[in-house]
Amino acid sequence: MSKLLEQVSNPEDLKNFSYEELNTLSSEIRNFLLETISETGGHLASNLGVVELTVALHYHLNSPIDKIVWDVGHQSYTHKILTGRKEQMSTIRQKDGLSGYLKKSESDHDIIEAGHTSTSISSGLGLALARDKKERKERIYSVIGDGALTAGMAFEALNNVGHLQEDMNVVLNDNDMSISPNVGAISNYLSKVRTDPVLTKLKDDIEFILEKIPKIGGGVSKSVDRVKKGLKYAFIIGILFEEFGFTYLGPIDGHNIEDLVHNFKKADEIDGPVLIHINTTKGKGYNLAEEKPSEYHGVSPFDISNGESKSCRTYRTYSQVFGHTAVEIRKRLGNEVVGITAAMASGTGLDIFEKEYPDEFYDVGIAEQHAVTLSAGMARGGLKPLVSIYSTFMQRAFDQVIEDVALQKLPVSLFLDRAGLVGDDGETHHGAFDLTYMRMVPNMVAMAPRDENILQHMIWTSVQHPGPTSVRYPRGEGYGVCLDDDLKELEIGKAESLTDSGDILLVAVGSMVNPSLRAAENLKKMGIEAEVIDARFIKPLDEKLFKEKFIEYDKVVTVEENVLNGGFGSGILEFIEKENIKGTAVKRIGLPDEFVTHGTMDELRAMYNLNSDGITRVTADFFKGNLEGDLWHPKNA
Ligand SMILES: Cc1ncc(C[n+]2csc(CCOP(=O)(O)OP(=O)(O)O)c2C)c(N)n1
Repeated sequence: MSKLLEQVSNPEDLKNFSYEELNTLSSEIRNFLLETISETGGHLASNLGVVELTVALHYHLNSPIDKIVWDVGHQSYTHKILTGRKEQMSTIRQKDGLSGYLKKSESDHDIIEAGHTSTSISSGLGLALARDKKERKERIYSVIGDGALTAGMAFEALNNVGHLQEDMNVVLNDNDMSISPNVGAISNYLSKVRTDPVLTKLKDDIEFILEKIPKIGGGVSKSVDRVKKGLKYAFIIGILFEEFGFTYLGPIDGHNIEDLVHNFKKADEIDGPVLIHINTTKGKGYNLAEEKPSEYHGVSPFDISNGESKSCRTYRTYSQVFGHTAVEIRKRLGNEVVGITAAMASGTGLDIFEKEYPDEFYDVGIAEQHAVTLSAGMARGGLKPLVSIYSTFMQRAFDQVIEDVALQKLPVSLFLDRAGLVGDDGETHHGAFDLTYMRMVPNMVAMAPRDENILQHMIWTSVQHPGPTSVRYPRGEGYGVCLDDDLKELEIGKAESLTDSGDILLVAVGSMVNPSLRAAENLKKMGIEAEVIDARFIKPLDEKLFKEKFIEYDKVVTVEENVLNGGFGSGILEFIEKENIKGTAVKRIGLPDEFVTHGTMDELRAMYNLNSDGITRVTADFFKGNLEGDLWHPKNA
């Protein structure tokens, strides 16, 4: 570890450093981040971009009394390093190691836990109001990215802060990038402010003159303040934010610590909300990441010298299957097929579609709610929207799924990527709830493929269906199965039995079908014959097949990578109750009623019996009578 970094274990250690030393420290942190993340994987480019910002914030503020509220928290690695977690950085995103986001249990300096974007202004406002009611003296600094500023929620917060005129500061970290290049009118506006040389020169001159106007008392007098505001209006700097009721400072070089601190001091002197607009370079200091910030937003372990991934990728990912199938469908059906993403083009594989069909591709920014309602409008107008959103982020658009899509029976195809456990991103990112929230919605058809080949057929099936559909599939690599050349339309609500009849029935859904098949092989060796059914559809259920099977078997195990509450197994129990099927005991395997930590997907699946060993163990115990099931009706009732 480098010289200055060795001396820092909490923010207090920065206070006596000169600006030159803070700059040297920032370079040392940058090297440390690069060395660590190239081994562990994680969010590289965003973290390299905010090193100076984080150093400046901790130098200027007195955290945790003063509150730094990070948005998402994916860019908090330098913050972790400066707040006593330097030695544990090599454990980041691993089970029992540091989280890749903020965690109150890790440090008092982690004020708010997030994971989904665009919450930091709302949280900061809440903290500011609480501070005032409790009569504490705290400075509140919310940090938000230009990508996160595309979400409606950020604007709801700006609107409310401006109205309340709370004393808080918002640092807009503008790097011109979301995960992919940022999109939309706000982004265009910011780049105009950032890059217009005339504006910037004028602004510098005005700032110079304004600096010369003497301060009256502790702050700036009201009339001087009005003149300042008037001048700024005349030159349109940050007018958008001024209209929201903020004082705008910027744009500032976000890699210049002295400038940052100077502006933080200025902001502290101004009453009411201040927006400090800073420009940073995503991936700063590592050429490959600066050139391709999207590719280096989140990385698996890589070789620093050439950026090549160290992990082997022999199989195609589910997201890639989605992207290629979307292209194929567009080829077949023409330009009525459109692809919609909420700032996740590469993550969802929709960038593959974008490359082939840019005119039919829409990245709406981090605006999941808008993405869903926009698609509803498109479907109403006769288009065929394919909307791909991670399962966890679709939670934001739940109301839109119900009101704007399902209620009107509109043929919108929703694709839930990263459904089930996602591994190292942890609590905020697991797609643990979508089977529950999709199966409760009237008119919705909900499916989950057991492998990549079935996924492509389900995508095609969803496009053929005249109403709303959702398809959920896991993060990452598939099984490497061969994809059929042609796309098949599956019969809606038809399950598939994959083995012969036996002593006990295993009904699995999506990612749990293959582990259940392997469990059946293990059980066979133990003398227990298990039949495995791939449910395929969570809704509607294959009522005919399940009725026959539940009469045939008196023990049924359901397996799903979703919370048990209201999930697939609950649907099976409800079906048994509805049909009044007697004497069938059900054991459900799935996620418990708690937020699941981070770790590898294998580790986490093992924790909840969501692998072949776990399914084998639970099924064998249940079969032998060692485990109570959810006995809907006692046998002799
Ligand atoms: C609601 C929601 N949608 C999507 C994401 C995925 N996501 C994580 S970071 C990010 C980009 C954020 O861009 P910006 O705020 O500019 O921060 P940067 O990484 O560029 O510093 C996205 C889209 C998320 N975390 N939450």
